[in-house]
Amino acid sequence: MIDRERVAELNQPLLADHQRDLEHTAGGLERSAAVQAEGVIRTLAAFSVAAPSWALGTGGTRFGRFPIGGEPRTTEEKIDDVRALHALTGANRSISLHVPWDDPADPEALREYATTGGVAFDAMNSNTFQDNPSTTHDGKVSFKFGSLANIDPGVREAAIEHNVYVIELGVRLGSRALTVWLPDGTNHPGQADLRGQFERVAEGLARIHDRLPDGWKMFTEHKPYEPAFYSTVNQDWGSSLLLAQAAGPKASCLVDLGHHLPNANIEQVVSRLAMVGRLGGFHFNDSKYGDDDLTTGSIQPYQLFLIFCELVASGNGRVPDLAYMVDQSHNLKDPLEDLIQSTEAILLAYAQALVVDRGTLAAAQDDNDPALAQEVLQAAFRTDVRPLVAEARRRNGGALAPLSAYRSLAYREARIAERGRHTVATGL
Ligand SMILES: [Mn+2]
Repeated sequence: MIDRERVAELNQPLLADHQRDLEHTAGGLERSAAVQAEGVIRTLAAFSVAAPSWALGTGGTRFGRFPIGGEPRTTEEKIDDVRALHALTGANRSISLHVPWDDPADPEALREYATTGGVAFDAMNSNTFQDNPSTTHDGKVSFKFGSLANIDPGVREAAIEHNVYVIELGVRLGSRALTVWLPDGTNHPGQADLRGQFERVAEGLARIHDRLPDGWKMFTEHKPYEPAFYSTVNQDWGSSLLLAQAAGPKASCLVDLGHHLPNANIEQVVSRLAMVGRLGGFHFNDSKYGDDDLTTGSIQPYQLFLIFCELVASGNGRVPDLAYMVDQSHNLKDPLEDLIQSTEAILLAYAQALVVDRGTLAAAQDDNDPALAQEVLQAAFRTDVRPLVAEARRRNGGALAPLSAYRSLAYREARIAERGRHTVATGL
């Protein structure tokens, strides 16, 4: 395992340069007198983004998958990987499980294992997009033609039962939220009644909502296509909002950055959902064409910054308390290296949003001065906030240079030796 002492040793030779860089950035911020570096660092240090259990193994496409070796074989080993990730980043304090890919025989023992390692359980994810023997009663029912939208009440019942099972498992693990990702839709025009499908899903979600314990949240996640390619029931944020409203007060909308049609203004979606109190969480990734699940911040970092600007605005100077998670497919990179880079990108965008001179921006908006508004936003975006993020990470016991630390500590090599070269993590 990666421990704090070894990380601190690796930080030692970098400290002097880090201090100089930090003073330079802090000095620049203080000259503009709008933002204090210390407050930004503290706000960043309090942020955490969950790692999904299914992204600790290599991802793939329908064309193939190329495992990296040493992939986790069990949920415990996935927790070990998140623990190593957090030791380097100081910003990944929880794991999000996906049932039945993770279906612990002894949830209390798993909770104990995670707690001992300092890892908490984020939102639970239910799976009704595959026929899993435990979910579909050994093949007696099938989700081929949908789950909650299915015309067959027996199939809808099985989908509700599975979600209730996931809630109950989550209670035993100490989770506080359920993400219902719906595969429902159609592949062919005329295949199903669009309104009837939507009404059945709304009814099913309300029934699942009724089973949520106090203090729990439920998330609806929209997506315009896949696995259904003509229509999906929860196709956009408007549908997601209608479904959350129909489900009940504990339901809100989750925004996956890859689940929008090209050129959608995602920051505006964030603003709308936050305005009506139904913004529930985020799945971070980046995309060029569709739901590419590429590394967060690798394609459209300015969009990510603008999204964080909306979050900071709705949270009055810091991001609101939502469910933040990375949801990516690591097809070529070592999954942990990709998660390190994604976590860094998320924190950089957050830091950029925190250094926006919001007073001057508001004044520019009131004066109908778009040139000054752009100047303010881009000054923040172009500020080198890397030392602020590195300092927040260092204060959380993490590495100043997490990727090179990960490589120096030879974590992957050790896992290959322990778990084997040909292990394949459960998941997609
Ligand atoms: Mn997602």
